Amino acid sequence: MEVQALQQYLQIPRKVVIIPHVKPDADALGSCLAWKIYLQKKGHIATVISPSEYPAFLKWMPQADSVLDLEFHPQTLIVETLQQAELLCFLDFNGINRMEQLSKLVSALTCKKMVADHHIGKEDNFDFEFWYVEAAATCEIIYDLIIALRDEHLIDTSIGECLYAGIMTDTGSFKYATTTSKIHRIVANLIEKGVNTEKIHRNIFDNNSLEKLKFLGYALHTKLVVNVPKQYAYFYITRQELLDFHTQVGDTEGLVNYALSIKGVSVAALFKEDKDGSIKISLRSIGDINVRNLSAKYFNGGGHKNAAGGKVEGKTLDEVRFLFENVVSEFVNP
Ligand SMILES: [Mn+2]
Repeated sequence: MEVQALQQYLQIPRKVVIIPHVKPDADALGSCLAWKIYLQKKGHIATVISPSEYPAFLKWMPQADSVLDLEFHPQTLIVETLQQAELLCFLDFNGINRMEQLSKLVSALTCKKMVADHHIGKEDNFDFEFWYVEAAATCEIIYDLIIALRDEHLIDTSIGECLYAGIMTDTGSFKYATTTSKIHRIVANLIEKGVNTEKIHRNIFDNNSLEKLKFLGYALHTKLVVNVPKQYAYFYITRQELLDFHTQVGDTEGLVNYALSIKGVSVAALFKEDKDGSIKISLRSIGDINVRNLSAKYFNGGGHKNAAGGKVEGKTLDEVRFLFENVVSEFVNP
């Protein structure tokens, strides 16, 4: 890892703003908070600004309550913090125009910029780039970065908990093919630094609201389409259903994995109507089936080979799911 330039830049105290992707997950928020805590230990002033709200099951993360969220904090405070920043760090995504409302506030800034990310298809150039598509998680990259900066001794329980959460969730609890022996070594090291893995697993996965479970039951019973001969399964969820079940941010997270867990299914999807009427798509696959390419071709999206997302405007939920039904075989049997 090439860190000299960054190391040089961080030799004097800097004002740093760290930004996760929209609707941050455990890897996005965990990498931001770990990097923030590390920079603070080095004498910098670091602030995490999120383009949107993060899910309630991440509120336990060290310093999560310090995150400025564009949906809920005064825009004047966020603009002021951004204008004072000397370094902007983009974590777990790689395109400056992918931050919804925050993109407008950031694109005019001329300060130094850094990226740390593992998603395919980097869209911008940055002064400091830590972009590794083979990494299992951005938290793995932040771990490697701190090691490369020769500061392993600064990784404490707080930083370790944030990094562990991102690695655990982005590897599907250590089951995806990205779970290398190196990942297990990193995690072993984090455990030795005091990370309580059982507590983190319970905080993230055993923290369901009754509404979320009832919604899951409804979705499994009524909103799941399965076609085993064509190897696909998907959920389709309307805005009204999300409102009727009082779902919270993050409550549909993981739903797509139930579709993928069905015997004989190799591609799974979740189609969901968003606030603005657009259709959000989550895709999962196993083996060589490339849902990143599927999403890029039909759903304006991207991501990884086996986990991708997309968004379609100007089409109905039914139009989008029927499109999926018609084109999915291109990718199942290319
Ligand atoms: Mn990630």
